[in-house]
Amino acid sequence: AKETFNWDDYLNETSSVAAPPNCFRQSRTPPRNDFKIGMKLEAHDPRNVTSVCIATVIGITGARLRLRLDGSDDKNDFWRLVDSCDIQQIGTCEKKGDMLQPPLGFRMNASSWPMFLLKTLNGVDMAPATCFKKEIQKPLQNFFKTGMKLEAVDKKNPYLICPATIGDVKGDDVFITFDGWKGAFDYWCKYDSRDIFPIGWCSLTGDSLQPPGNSVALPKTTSPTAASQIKGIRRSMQSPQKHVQAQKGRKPMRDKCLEQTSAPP
Ligand code: MLY
Repeated sequence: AKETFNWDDYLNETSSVAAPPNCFRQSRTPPRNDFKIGMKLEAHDPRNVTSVCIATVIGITGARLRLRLDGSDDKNDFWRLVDSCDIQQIGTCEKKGDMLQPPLGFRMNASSWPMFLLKTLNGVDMAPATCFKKEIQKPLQNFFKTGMKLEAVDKKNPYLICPATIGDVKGDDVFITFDGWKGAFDYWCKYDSRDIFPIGWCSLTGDSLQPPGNSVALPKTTSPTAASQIKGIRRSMQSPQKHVQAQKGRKPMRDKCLEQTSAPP
């Protein structure tokens, strides 16, 4: 099966190990995604985390939701797991005695916010309590080790989840490096980040795991023999070119996200 990425083969070929599931703040079994496109909920504004806003589910991918804040533009969509503590049922904010806020970059005049909110909430499809799953506790400490493999969200293209490697560990922080991308997309995050997953996550949620990139970042110490071995491994895997061709004539990923209305089994 050269056509699809396979973790077992890849771990063998790269003689590497997977980060064990207990490293992650993720349920062993991914939570079921019961949301439907168009449902509304309360979400913390990612650009202004102290304010809680109304958001609409505009896409469903695996155990994640693509969200857009009502009154905001379409350039600031964000993705959250169904068990994220950043999202809650409509009414939660009021129950706590707080007020719903306009999103950062509210398209209208601030004075029109109360009326906008009233209209926004009138007769809408509110996501029921059962959709919101409980976020699991974070691991007691950072168990990650350099070299471990995982699946991670590409923060520059947050709809994508890709094969990655722990590049470094410092206290509670881990450096996420994307296999075959020469460092362009790498980032530091906390060990309990909700954007990193144990291998096999995507196949459980029905997300499509991206194949590793094409570029081989050769460590300085790599001998010429090792270098050609690594290149051989690359050739034996699906080449991104082929992948791009396969994607041609198909709808761009953005639309695909919008279309997918339910998580495959
Ligand atoms: N077309 C974009 C997508 C890159 C995605 C990289 N991820 C998977 C690490 C680009 O080439 O910039």
